[in-house]
Amino acid sequence: MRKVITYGTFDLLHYGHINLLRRAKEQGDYLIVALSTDEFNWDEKQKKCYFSYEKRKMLLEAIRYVDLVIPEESWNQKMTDIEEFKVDVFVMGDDWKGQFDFVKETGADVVYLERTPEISTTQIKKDLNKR
Ligand code: C2G
Repeated sequence: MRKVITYGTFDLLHYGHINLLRRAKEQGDYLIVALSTDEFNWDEKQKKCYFSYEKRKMLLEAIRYVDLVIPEESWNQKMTDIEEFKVDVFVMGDDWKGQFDFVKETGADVVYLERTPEISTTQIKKDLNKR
């Protein structure tokens, strides 16, 4: 079984996220999503999520491409996650291109997938504020 992992906040789930998850799953046959906790988002990304971790987790678990959701609590857990879950492919959107190449040291492939243009959680919030 070829296992894939990807990381993110996935707040206000939208079609850009789904495009990423679908293509991530295409890289193997089992997809793990490491979902940023509320604390990690606030402390490390200065992101205040609209949906709590539990609600974002429930939404992700309802997606056909997603096989397992685990918490992302630190920037430094990627290497241990890959070892622990015996991951073969690490996937991120290409806004992160080059940022996680060190993960190759685990022997996992590193794949950056093109972001879906025009859509982002930030854009959704901005557009809604204009109404
Ligand atoms: N994404 C995408 N297209 C968009 C928006 C997002 O492909 N229009 C991808 C991002 O590139 C990322 C994933 O969807 O791979 C999740 O995006 P975010 O929730 O914004 O995640 P981010 O804040 O980038 O967190 O340790 C890594 C971080 O947790 C990544």
